[in-house]
Amino acid sequence: MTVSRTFSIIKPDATRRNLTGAIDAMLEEAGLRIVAQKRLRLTRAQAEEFYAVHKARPFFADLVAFMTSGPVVVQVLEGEDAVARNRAVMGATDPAKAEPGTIRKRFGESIEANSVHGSDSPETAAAEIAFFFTPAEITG
Ligand code: 3AN
Repeated sequence: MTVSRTFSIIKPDATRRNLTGAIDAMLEEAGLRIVAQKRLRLTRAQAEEFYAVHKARPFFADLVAFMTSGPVVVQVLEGEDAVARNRAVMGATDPAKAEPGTIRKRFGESIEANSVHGSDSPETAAAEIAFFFTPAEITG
């Protein structure tokens, strides 16, 4: 059994609709433990740095505007194969293509306002966790 960690964001479309608890419950039911969580408003600089990998994409400016449009909840999730487990419960990027029973199928509004972010590899997870949390803020 390999317990690992991943990083998650509950996005502004979801906090606006008061869905933090509903999404947390789906994460927990999927076997993930929320070992750190805080609500904050991303600055433009933070959003641009966090999504730097998408800088050249046509949707970059919109994505930054959306991610700074309201509060987000940043989280560290722990569980067996946490990255893959979280990606499975999140569902496909486009909510219209997401599997039934996933967070994005249930709550996503569009490919941009798709309710949650989740790291796509253990390496990305480590970098994204360190971007928002100090080790002392994470309690397993
Ligand atoms: P995922 O979040 O499923 O890993 P990525 O990493 O390809 O997807 O995209 C990062 C974020 O950029 C997505 N969560 C979504 O909000 C936004 N995004 C991706 N593709 C598009 C697109 N074609 N149009 C608008 N926003 C997009």
